[in-house]
Amino acid sequence: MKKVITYGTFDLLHYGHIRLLERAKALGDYLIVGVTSDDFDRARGKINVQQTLEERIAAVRQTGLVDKIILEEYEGQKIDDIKRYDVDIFAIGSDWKGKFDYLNNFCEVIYLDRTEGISSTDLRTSNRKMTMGIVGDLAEYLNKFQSEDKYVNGITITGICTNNLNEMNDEIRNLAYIDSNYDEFLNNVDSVYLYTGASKNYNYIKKALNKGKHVMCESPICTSSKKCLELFDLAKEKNLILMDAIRTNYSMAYNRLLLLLKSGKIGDILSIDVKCTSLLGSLSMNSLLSWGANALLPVFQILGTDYISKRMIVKYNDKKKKEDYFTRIEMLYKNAIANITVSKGVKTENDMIITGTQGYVYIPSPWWKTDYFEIRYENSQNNKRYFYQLDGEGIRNELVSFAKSIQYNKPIDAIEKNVSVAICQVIEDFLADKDVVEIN
Ligand code: C2G
Repeated sequence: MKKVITYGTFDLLHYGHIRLLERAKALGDYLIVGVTSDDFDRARGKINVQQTLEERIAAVRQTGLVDKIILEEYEGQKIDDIKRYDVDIFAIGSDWKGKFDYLNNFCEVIYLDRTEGISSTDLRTSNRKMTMGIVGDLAEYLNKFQSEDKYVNGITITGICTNNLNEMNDEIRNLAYIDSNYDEFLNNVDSVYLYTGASKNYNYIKKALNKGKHVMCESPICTSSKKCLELFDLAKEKNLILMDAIRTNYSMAYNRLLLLLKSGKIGDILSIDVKCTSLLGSLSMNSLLSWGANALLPVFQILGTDYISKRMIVKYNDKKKKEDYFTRIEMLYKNAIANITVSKGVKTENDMIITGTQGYVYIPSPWWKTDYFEIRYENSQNNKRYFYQLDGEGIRNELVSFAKSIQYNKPIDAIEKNVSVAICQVIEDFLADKDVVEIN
């Protein structure tokens, strides 16, 4: 009996896939198909896959062409599979031509012509075709953001609204819509990404929502919890997505860490120590406004938003303007405490430590864009290191989450509304001098 093996994601199974399977099957008597696991796909940069593994497997099975389905979970697995199942032929589409020649050492390798004119990418893109405008003046940030849309099916960045076009990169200057008039600009896009600053966001968001545009906004959404809720209500009323953009939330390592903590890996959590500091001379010394949302995110997501009290110890650069150059927030919960350090005037180790009754998590600096963390125990032999892929600092994952949320008309993998509101509340208190202790 001649055994044939092939592999694929088979997202939104289409005619091209079926033709591939038919021809692979015809090469022998028994067809094995390796369907990629979600993690394996993410690790190889396929972040847009729309269907679950179960759905993809079911679709492959329903073709009636396959004798055995296996999971593809790791790099190099093909060699193991070929040996394990005594495979005679490895078949794959011609888009992979040359890439799997090394398997000739184990079986025959056949590249089958790829079917032209159809792909999962096209199907995903047409399901959620949408334009996005980016808004803000900070070139350093928007330049990074602008090129990430090419990794995301369905969203195309088509314009920019800025007063600072000179400092933007060439790609941005070539966009279709360039306008410093926000109202005009909004007429040309379906959604916006705002980097407009906590004190201005509210007006920008409100205008966009009132014009029927989806909004992704760099955190904090605004400087008042009441206004933040009002914006979420407006979005709901208009059937639009409003999403807080803190890219850490969309990184794989951070996401898996939250799940491990919830499953009790370090027992009960007693404290979180988190630091976000940077010495960026060119920007004003608004430490809490710049870093607060990022540093508060894990605290609110892990310990919840119902803290009993807090104390903000602040060293100001300019008190009248509320420019802090160092702020530490001590947050008291019923069963835990959190220590949050943010600064644009001092530099320290930007790590995060989460302390539990059975062990602790250590996330090295800069923790907010890490691709690995460690869980450490009393007996160091039990320590475990976790590694995950982080591409594009999480921006592309953030965009995928935005696109999916719009497509399904509900938040998908997004930051929880109560967390966004709680972040705004801390900023509001800081600006109102509430719970603030000043040091000189
Ligand atoms: N395919 C095709 N014609 C298309 C689209 C896809 O012949 N229009 C083939 C691909 O060449 C591949 C199979 O269908 O052989 C599955 O395609 P994908 O789901 O895109 O999976 P892919 O990323 O190619 O996975 O490690 C290798 C991977 O497992 C292959």
